[in-house]
Amino acid sequence: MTQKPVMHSAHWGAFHAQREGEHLRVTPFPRDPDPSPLLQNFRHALHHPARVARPMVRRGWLENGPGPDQRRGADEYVAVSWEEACQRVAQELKRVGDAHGPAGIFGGSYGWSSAGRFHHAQSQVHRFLNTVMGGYVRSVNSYSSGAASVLLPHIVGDMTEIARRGVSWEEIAAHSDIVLAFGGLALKNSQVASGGLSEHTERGFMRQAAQRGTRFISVSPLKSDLPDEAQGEWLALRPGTDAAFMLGLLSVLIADGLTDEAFLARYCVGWPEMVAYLRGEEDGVVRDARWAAEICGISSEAIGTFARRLHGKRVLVTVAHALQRAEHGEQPVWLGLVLAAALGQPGLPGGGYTYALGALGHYGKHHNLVSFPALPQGKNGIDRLIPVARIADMLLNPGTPFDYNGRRLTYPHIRLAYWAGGNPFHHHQDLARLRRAFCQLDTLIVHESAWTASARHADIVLPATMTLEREDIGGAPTDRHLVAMQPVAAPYAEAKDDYTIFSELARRLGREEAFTEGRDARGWLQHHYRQLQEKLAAHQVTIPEFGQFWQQGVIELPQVKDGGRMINAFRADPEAAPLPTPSGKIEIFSATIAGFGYENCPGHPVWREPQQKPDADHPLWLIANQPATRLHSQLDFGEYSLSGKRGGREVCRLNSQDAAARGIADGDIIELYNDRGHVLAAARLTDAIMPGVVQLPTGAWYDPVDPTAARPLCRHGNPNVLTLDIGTSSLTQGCSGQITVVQVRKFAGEVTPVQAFIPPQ
Ligand code: PGD
Repeated sequence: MTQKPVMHSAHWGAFHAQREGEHLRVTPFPRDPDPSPLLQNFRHALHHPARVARPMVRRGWLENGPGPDQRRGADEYVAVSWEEACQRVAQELKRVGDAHGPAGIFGGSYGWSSAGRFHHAQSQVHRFLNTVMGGYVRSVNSYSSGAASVLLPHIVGDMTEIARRGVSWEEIAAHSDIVLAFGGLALKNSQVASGGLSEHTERGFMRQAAQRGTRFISVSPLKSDLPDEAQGEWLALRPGTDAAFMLGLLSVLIADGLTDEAFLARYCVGWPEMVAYLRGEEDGVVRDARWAAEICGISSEAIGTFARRLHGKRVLVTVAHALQRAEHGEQPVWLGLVLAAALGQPGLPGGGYTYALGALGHYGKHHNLVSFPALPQGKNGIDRLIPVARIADMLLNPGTPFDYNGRRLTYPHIRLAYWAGGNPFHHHQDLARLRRAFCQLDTLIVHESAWTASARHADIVLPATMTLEREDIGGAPTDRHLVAMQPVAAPYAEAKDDYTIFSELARRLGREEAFTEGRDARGWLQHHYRQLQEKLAAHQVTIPEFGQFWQQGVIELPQVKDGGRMINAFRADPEAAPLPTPSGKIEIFSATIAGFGYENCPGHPVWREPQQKPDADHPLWLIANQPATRLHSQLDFGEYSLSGKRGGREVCRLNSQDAAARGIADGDIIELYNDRGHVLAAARLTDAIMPGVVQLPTGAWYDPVDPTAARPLCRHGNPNVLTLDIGTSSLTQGCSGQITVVQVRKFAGEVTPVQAFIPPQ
């Protein structure tokens, strides 16, 4: 049966969806100039066998009750009624709450879930735990930018200013001579923005800028990090060595007298300390181009030529999220700013420093005049937190102290973790260790629409609706379209939306009114829309009534052109418009950070040897970057995601020389391995990746042959089996999953089919 098309939205674009029997016809929003192919992942999603159909309880938990259990991830599941599932969840929450209080519950529940702002799963969990349980242990920061989001406020300003308002694509197209992009500007990343992205404009802007004469330079081990439209240059350097390269560039600029000393003196603090470090006055190590060449694999002559090219040009420096998802990831972020300052560029149109341009569709865009209201989170009764990527450390080491941003905190003893809208077995590192960590819990509760590995490790799995099965409002602060997300289908099998589940649990725990405030989902949408109307009315802007918005499917919101950026005002008058740093200036040296006394992140940017680097046993760097065919692990079973696999397995790209040295041919099934585990993938040979580097994107659902193995073998291709679970530094404790070291060989064992999309027994 074919139905009328309805409007809907995802993190990767707005679209019309129309049922064709069990499948969907997905048509991109007509005003989107460059729609994302990720939309096609929805086509067969609604009735995919990987969907969770009924509430399920892990057999070991059902039979033995809550408690640490090594069978998590390897146990059977028993279907139960909603009545029984809710009763057991409510009872367990009450038990843990009574015995341990909110400090026994982890509700960090990291994850992107879906674009709708009301059904945003993480907000639902947080509101539920605050209003019903009195609070929870929370997580701070993100897997995307854990290092940068803590560092930037110390040295220049917060993420919103430096990433979202750093520069606009219009400005680049009009003014930039050189866009120096550390980590590139891959369109696979900017096709996504949390909350929705109705217009994909990056490709057009890059084409326009290149035609005017902007030179895009991508510094990366992968050629694919810069799209063809940019007509740019590829500078291949060893993974994780950008900081050394930037120090080399600074040394050349100083030696040749090409630094903008007037800018550095007026707008920055700490340049003398930086110069002293480069000259080796602290420790006798001179960090010049020859020193840098040894580390990053680019000749000292090439470093010299490169640095001189930057002088006298309108240069925009940007550093991708990827660079800071590594040990000492703070350093390239900081040095990118120092380089832009040394060239005297911050605050000039199309010049200076912007963090993570192109890493998300939000960046380089204009902002809506007012933002769409968020679901109120209630009050968390406790102040216990972890940096988000320290979850396994927390579960494995209760009571142990750790450092974070100048604070000495202690890991709480967590008994129950509640997760909705995220897939930790996608986003976390060292998955065998993560499994051991989850085995320490008394209870893990997960709401999921599909049998991800995270659902397969849970004690109670509650089937959640997909975004396509409920109504919501999609909108992002940088998207001028607000989308009425209309349901395309009835909920799959027994699935319910997160709000309905939490409302029922709140009722059983005697806190329904506190959680729902007497509204159903439609009531909240109307309430939030009304709040938006009021915010806009204060600016004399009128938008249609809710009913008309719902019928139209989309409305346009007013935006502000980002002319009055913080950095422009600062450049105009640094005394009148100081930066929000302790000195009011760009901090090349931060007395605050120096005061924390961290060896792995001192008071000015440095090069620190990482503990992970290639050796005889693991001679190759692995880049575990974001996938091009899906958002993270979402809809990995979708049509477009599957089209990127070979024989159902994820594709690993490696240089032809490295393949030849190992007798590997294109299409072979290869095994990547290190001390943490083994991963199978299909080999693709290419010269668009530098020798010594292999690349396997994240997001293939974890599919271990033996989930309990100390060094598991994932037959599908999830690189987080191999990545190391350490914080970037004591300052930020960010995720460092972007790179690791591995060996690769042709797989000699028995090849069994991928089973990631077959539900557990
Ligand atoms: P997703 O795959 O998006 O990954 O981590 P994140 O956990 O966000 O998981 C979202 C889950 O939510 C999906 O399983 C989906 O089915 C479910 N879901 C969607 N909508 C709903 C809903 O309404 N309700 C419920 N209950 N569930 C829903 C992403 C994280 O991974 C990020 S942001 C980054 S940047 C990291 N990047 C890297 C990296 O570069 N390298 C490595 N090695 N590892 C990384 N991990 C990080």
